[in-house]
Amino acid sequence: MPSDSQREIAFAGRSNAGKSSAINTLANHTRLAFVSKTPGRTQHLNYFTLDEGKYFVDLPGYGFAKAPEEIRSQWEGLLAPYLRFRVPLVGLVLIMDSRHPLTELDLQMLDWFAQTGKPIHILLSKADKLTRQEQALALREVQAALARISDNCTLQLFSSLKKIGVAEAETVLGGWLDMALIDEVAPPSGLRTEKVARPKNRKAIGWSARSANKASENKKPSANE
Ligand SMILES: Nc1nc2c(ncn2[C@@H]2O[C@H](COP(=O)(O)OP(=O)(O)OP(=O)(O)O)[C@@H](O)[C@H]2O)c(=O)[nH]1
Ligand SMILES: [Mg+2]
Repeated sequence: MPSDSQREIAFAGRSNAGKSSAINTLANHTRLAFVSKTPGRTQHLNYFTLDEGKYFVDLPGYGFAKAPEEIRSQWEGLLAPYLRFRVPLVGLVLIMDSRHPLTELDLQMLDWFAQTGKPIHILLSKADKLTRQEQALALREVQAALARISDNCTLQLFSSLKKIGVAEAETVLGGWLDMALIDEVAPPSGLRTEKVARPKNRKAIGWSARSANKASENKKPSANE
């Protein structure tokens, strides 16, 4: 784990829910986090630098058929202490497939992380797979369930594929990271494209993301992962 971390946000959720894709989308950097078709691909804590001392952390997905002992040892050895005690961790993004939200393990994660007192932002992912009506229904139903569980939890629809909810998520996460967003102003037509002036010490999240741990498995999957 980087020792210079001032603020970091962890992305958790079921295997295959779309965590790595969401990180890619929000960091505006395709294939930064390895996106797989095989559930259970992200195996460790993968750090992605957004700016000096500001990170997204991709966590291994839960719920994919692993041996119970394996899950228990990973949880007790790495994930639980990380989520409970990591000081720079400012909040959790919980990704839930909008077609199958609030599984038993999602509820456990919500319940467990809520005890840290840190905020949770839920992305109902793959919203492109739902009609508008289904999206509204999913949002309403999960909202109602959450109201009974936690008062430190927000939620929204999200799609990495169709870029649904990206600005909304950036606003929340930018706030947690203390990073301001920049409106992407289109240059007047006919003029040369120039960099839009950015206020001093204010960075957009997602512009300069790069991998912090190049040596890890972000680069290429190996056959035995
Ligand atoms: N239709 C659609 N598919 C998506 C979206 N986001 C991710 N996917 C697909 O869902 C699959 C899993 O995505 P990942 O981002 O690797 O999921 P993950 O949660 O990181 O998975 P693990 O690392 O295994 O826990 C991939 O096939 C993605 O292409 C989305 O917004 N819409
Ligand atoms: Mg992943």
